[in-house]
Amino acid sequence: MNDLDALLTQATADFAAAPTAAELENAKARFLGKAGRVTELLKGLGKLGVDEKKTRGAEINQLKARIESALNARREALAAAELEAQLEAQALDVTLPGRARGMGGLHPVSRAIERIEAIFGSMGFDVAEGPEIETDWMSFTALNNPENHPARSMQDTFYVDMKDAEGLWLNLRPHTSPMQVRYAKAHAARHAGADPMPEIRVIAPGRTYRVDSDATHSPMFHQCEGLWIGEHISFKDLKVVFTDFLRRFFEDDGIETRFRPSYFPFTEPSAEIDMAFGSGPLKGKWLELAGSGQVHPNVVRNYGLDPERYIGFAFGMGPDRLAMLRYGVSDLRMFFENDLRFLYQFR
Ligand code: 2NL
Repeated sequence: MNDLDALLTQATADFAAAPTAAELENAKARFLGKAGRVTELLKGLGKLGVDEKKTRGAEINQLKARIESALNARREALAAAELEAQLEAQALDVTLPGRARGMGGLHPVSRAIERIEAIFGSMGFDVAEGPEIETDWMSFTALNNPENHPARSMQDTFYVDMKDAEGLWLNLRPHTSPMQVRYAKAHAARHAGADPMPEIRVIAPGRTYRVDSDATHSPMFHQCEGLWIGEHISFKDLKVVFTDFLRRFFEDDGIETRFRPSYFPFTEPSAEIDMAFGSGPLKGKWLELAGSGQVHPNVVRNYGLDPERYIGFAFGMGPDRLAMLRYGVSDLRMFFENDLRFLYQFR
């Protein structure tokens, strides 16, 4: 093997030994660079005679071309290997199952309210929603609360640092009754010329606020009130409507209801509604579920209606409590802690 063949062998071996493109360029410099072995050989031509220079020059140029082609072959091999490694690293297995998108769901209290709306809706009740910040008149006066009623106190009601048109402090509504008053007033005004006025049939679900906090009371809770006013709406209608509602809400046709005399400023007479399940773990146990009564004449007057002519019933219940019973939740506060481990059970 002559010196030129040896050099080609050496260069090819060095190129093959270079593990990266950068190291390959270093190896190239050792042979083809300014001070490289091939360049040195070319410089040496000057010392030779004309004929010898011609032959030797051609041989060196041929060597140079071979080294360059060996270099290119190695460059391509390295690039191909790099691409291969990259493809390997980013390998996409199209047969893997997809990543599921987290599935949300309605809050159990929202579900309870939706059921309430659907059931009362099927009985012809409209749904009224409205302000959570209310005037003193809407929350208390219109509902026949005496001026000094304890419900008006700072101990029971959250007040807002702002006054209404009469100079009275605004409040966070302690019940959804104000919305029923708003609805009834608007209804009475809209049908002022009608004789008789079409019946008022409405439920008012939503957030309500009271200064109260323990395992069964949250400062923010939900209420759903119902109101049915007409010329001949009686307690009998209340009992039928409410019992039917409970049986459908809990999907238990064996549910019984019981009315116990009670007192509310806005109804007279008033009654607590108790219910007992016809099946399940709570079967036969009386549970207090709602307040109700015949709307007080003063309240009917505040709707803008004649209490001598229009009469009916109202009730108030807690969707939180209904949701607890329906879904078997033992502590009301769980509804408002927003712990996903709890909420995901209702998806
Ligand atoms: C309870 C008591 C009740 C009402 C709410 C009502 C509303 C108007 C007029 C008359 Cl606009 N009454 N609502 C009546 C009786 C009871 O709720 O213990 N709720 C959980």
